[in-house]
Amino acid sequence: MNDILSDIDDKQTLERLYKRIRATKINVLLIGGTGVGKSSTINALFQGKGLKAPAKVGQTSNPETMDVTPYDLDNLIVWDAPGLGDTTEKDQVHRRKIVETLQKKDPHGQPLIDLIFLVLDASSRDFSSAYTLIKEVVMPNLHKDDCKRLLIGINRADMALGSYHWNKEESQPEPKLIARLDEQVQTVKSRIKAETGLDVEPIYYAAGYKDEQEAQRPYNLQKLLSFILERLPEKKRASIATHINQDQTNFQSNDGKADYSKEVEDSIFSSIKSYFKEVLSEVYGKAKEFVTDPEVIKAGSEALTRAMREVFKTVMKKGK
Ligand SMILES: Nc1nc2c(ncn2[C@@H]2O[C@H](COP(=O)(O)OP(=O)(O)OP(=O)(O)O)[C@@H](O)[C@H]2O)c(=O)[nH]1
Ligand SMILES: [Mg+2]
Repeated sequence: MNDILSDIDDKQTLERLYKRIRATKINVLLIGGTGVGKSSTINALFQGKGLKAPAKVGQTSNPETMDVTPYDLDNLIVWDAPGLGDTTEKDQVHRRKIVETLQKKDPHGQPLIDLIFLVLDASSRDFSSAYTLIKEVVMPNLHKDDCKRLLIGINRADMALGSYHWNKEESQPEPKLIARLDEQVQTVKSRIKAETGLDVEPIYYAAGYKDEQEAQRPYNLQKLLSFILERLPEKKRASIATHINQDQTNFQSNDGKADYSKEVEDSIFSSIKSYFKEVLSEVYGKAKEFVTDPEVIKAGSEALTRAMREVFKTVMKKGK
């Protein structure tokens, strides 16, 4: 018995676990107007190993995303919807394509899309097309208890006051800009509540940009990551961890209202725990019932903690 329990970090058990984490698929649907920064957001947050689609989300040979294109970053699949708001006819086609994607089912008959990420542009004066999109396209295809699957991000936080009151060096908004952004969050929240009855918690952030002349580091990206994880089923969080962008500078500047990197780590750790539970109950399920010796139990739980830390380290470093 002692052998069985102290063998928790046995190679085979760990292999089984990694395999399971890698096999878990996450599907994210990105929606929002043209040029709000949908592709930039995903590229700032994630990086893919073994990309099967164009190198980066949104960088197709045609600069405008015309279809709901799945970008397969191994087990994270980002469905990049075309930006709405060009012409009415085009919008009708786009809406239909978004509905089709929302209605897709996974092999277990569950909705394929785990997270619907609506991106808004903080420099925009009017979000009414986004409210319509939620009301007419998203809501009718969402179960009542599924509203957690909708995340609303207000991007380009640096531009909400036309680039004023933004500290470029620190990549931080100054008080006047914070006030404006907080006000936007409240407006979006109450409009959505009024129009759809949904309680949402919008988040403002900046995906940042880089071109030949200039670069702007992202803002609130770690917070955004913690919001995303919170909205994913527990089992799926460990899988997303293997795709987190390794460029740490992307995650450094946040609003400081919470320790978001700890939130992210805790969330991933608890996800790994649930994989362990599953694998161990399969491997040792029967044997465990006979364990009563406190020494053996202690040895087992220490081995388990060690193994979980090992998996955590590996997962955070881009998987195995
Ligand atoms: N100032 C600023 N610009 C940004 C930010 N995020 C993205 N951008 C810029 O906004 C422009 C549009 O970004 P994309 O990521 O291509 O937007 P999109 O929503 O994918 O666009 P479509 O796919 O064409 O609908 C690019 O020039 C980005 O560099 C940001 O946080 N701040
Ligand atoms: Mg795009």
